[in-house]
Amino acid sequence: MNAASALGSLGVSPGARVVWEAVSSLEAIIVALGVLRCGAVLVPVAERQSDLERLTVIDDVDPTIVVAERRAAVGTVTEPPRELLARRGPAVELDGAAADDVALIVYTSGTTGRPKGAVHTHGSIAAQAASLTSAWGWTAADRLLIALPLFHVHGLVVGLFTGLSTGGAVTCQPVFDTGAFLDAIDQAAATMAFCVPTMLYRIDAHPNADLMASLRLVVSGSAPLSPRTFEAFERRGISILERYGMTETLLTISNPLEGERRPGTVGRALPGVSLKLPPAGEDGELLVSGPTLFAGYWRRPDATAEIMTDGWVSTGDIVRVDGDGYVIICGRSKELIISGGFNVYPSEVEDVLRAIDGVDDAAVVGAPSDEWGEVVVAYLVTPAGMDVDSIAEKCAEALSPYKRPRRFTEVEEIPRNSLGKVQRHLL
Ligand code: MCA
Ligand code: AMP
Repeated sequence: MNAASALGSLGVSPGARVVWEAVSSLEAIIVALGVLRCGAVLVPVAERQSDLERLTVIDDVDPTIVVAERRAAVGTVTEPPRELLARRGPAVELDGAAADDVALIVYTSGTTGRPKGAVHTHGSIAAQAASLTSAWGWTAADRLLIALPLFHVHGLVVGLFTGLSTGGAVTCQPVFDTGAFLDAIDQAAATMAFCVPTMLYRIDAHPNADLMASLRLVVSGSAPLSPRTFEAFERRGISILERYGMTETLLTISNPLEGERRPGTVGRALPGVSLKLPPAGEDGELLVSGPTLFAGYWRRPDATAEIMTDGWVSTGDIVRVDGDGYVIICGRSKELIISGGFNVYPSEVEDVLRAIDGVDDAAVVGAPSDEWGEVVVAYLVTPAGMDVDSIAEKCAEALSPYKRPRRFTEVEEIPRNSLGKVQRHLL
């Protein structure tokens, strides 16, 4: 029995949501593809999320079943089964699924309120596969290596789904271990690797970093790549291709495959994407439109309307364009910390901190870090004294490890403006 039929026999019908614990094992990936194949909706959650975070997703999405894996992932390297490799051709061929059918809901915390599910259709996923295979010359001969988590679109859609759609191989390592990643380049005969900047920073410091030079393409994204890391790889003969995206839009901007890859920029629009950019020499918010955009937030038309108007998504990223049309991400209008490529919304962490007994007020900010880009640090008003261990324990119960503050500082008050909004730049 194939995975789609097995899911059907468990009552999973087209449109039903399947909460899937995103594990980088062959078995888990077969289940995920089975969900898509039978017309159901894949909703990834991760073991690294807190129970509270996963329960919030389950509560919101109302699944028919939850598929979870409690044992350690088998081996360090998995490959798609032969049947998948044989399914060459565009990703759209998912046994009759219509482009508008919902395929995937990925939860994102957002700047306010409870986490929201970004809904992607078979059409938006297929459009992403089409734009990336065309822009990056990705073919069935390619063998992609990733150690990205599969509960975000970077690992799942950009890496796994697009890779399988080409008919090429995808090697998914369950955790990122720098040495094991470098070893896998040879073991898996990899031709491409997708990383977040923290991984490239660690690779650069590894004695075997030159093994990356055998790859035809090394792509960085999810957070700004420091020009210093870009240049360190250039010296090894590796020109990292930096690209830009967002859960709600998938990838929309990329440096070129042929031509100059510019450090500090994310390149130009991918095929099929339209951008609204500020006039030359000015900074302004980036708006994007195109076939890879999401269909809205799950059962949250209010939240959808806040970010999407007439087919344009307001990214909350502030950009500038250089003389040759390369886009530079120069800031964010949304309150967001990006740590190791993971998004942390300050309000979510502050809500947890303020609910702790003895914490009268709290604010979190991102402190610069060479390795992580930013790390989360907290400022607390604790008139009776700060019990760091107990506060850290409460954070651990409610928040994924990457959202937990690394440092706590006691302050007399949190600076706020006249509207009561935290003035983070003063902290
Ligand atoms: C792990 N820790 C973190 C992070 N990751 N802390 C802050 N920020 C993080 N990102 C915690 C661990 O739980 C641990 O905590 C401590 O830091 C050290 O762990 P370590 O073993 O060194 O870290 P790691 O497990 O090796 O993780 C580093 C990582 C990981 C591999 C870079 O952060 C990662 O997989 N990042 C990828 C994120 C990603 O895929 N984002 C895509 C979303 P303790 O000491 O307490 O145990 S963005 C997206 O999808 C858009 C479309 C896009 O553009 O791509
Ligand atoms: P997410 O909501 O997890 O999909 O994260 C999307 C955000 O990641 C974007 O809005 C950007 O702020 C950020 N991002 C993604 N790629 C890059 C990049 N190459 N450079 C800077 N920021 C990026």
